[in-house]
Amino acid sequence: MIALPILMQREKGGDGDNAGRGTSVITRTKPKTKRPNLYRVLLLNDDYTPMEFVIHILERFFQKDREAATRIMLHVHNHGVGECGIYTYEVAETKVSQVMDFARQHQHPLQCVMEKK
Ligand code: TYC
Repeated sequence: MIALPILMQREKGGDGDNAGRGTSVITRTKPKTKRPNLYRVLLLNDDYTPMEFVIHILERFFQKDREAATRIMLHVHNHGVGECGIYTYEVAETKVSQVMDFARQHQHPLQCVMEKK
């Protein structure tokens, strides 16, 4: 682990590197490994978007194979909502935009949303 300088602190006296110059660097010794906030990306069911289109979305934007994509699509169809994947904020936001843009281009009412885990 590398000790990172976290602030410059006023200091008087001493005979070290900072002697007489009134500043010193204090360092962090604890590992600073914050976990990122994670977000679920969800697909919502509707009565009009073709099943095949939803499967294609899951393959194209969520890297699912045909079997996983079909299972998720049917889950959404039967339960109203289902999880496509879990990502950091910016990646989740990008997935939602890609799906919404693609659905709109093809004039399907498919809805995709994200929620904090
Ligand atoms: N309910 C749609 C149909 O019967 C299929 C569908 C599945 C639509 C999942 C949206 O997120 C969805 N054609």
